[in-house]
Amino acid sequence: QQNRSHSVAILGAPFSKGQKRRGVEHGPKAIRDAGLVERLSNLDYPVHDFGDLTFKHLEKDEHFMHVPFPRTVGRANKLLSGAVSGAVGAGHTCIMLGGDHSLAIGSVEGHAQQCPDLCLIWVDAHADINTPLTSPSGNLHGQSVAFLLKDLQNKMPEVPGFSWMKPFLSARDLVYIGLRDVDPGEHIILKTLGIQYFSMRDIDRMGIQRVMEVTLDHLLARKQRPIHLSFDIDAFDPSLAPATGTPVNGGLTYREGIYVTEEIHNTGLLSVMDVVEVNPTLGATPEAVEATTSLAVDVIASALGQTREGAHVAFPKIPESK
Ligand code: EXY
Ligand code: MN
Ligand code: MN
Ligand code: MN
Repeated sequence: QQNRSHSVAILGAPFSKGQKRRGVEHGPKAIRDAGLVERLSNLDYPVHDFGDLTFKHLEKDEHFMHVPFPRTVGRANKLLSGAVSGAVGAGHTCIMLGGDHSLAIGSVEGHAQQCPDLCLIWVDAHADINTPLTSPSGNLHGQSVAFLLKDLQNKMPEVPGFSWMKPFLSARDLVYIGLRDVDPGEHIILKTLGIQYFSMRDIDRMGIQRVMEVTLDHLLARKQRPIHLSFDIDAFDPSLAPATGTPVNGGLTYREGIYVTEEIHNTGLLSVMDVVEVNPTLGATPEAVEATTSLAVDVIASALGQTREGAHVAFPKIPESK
């Protein structure tokens, strides 16, 4: 199945206040510099690069509990939500380049404004489902999913900066792939809400083919609906994606990661994709940074239909020699 009628919108979100390390705001430029637009021009979509959003760091933004920059993060996500909603409403498949993973709050929220029946596939070493009360770090990039879930509404305090949104997603509309660093408070949330997740151990046990089969069946068997893919580059093994803020050993292989995006492309239902946590200031060498950014380009191209087996668009039949 294909989605060739769709054009692609690229939206840069140079934002880093969902965590405390600098540099992840340079992700969008680094991913573009790795040749994103050129690679997508090989697929047969019109590609529109909408450039970067401009975020403000609020001067007066006290901690909420131990959560830093709550108003700055809330406001950035409100802006992003409007931009994603606009792009999807205009008929584009939207690629959001982060930035840190707190941006998924606004990205998924804006997507849901246009597609209230969306489902969410979260590819990450981390579950990003802490509430401010369970979070060990306070960082909002480890809490994004908690802001989205209706099922956690009465467990979430009112965080300043987020009064513009309400949780809208059901726990059954979410699947995780790649988990290997889950906090104790997150684990009880996953178990209590019965969230479908595939840890790296599950991938070892079942294989990535079966994991994707069960994922897509879980989300789409009852009804075909738009997919939001939130792809944290730290889902990959740090040997492949070293330039990221919270690397965890034992991650996805290149082939497992690409298989995930190929299968999602093949549904024809990909509507918004986030690619987050690429931090070009954290690679030990220029080669380490280049490996990470070109991997980001590869997963985006694959999610949009680049195949490993080759496509025959340029050659409808074998050229005759005479
Ligand atoms: N679970 C840890 C926390 O909440 O602080 C680490 C979260 C890292 C989040 C990364 C980007 O996915
Ligand atoms: Mn994440
Ligand atoms: Mn992560
Ligand atoms: Mn295709």
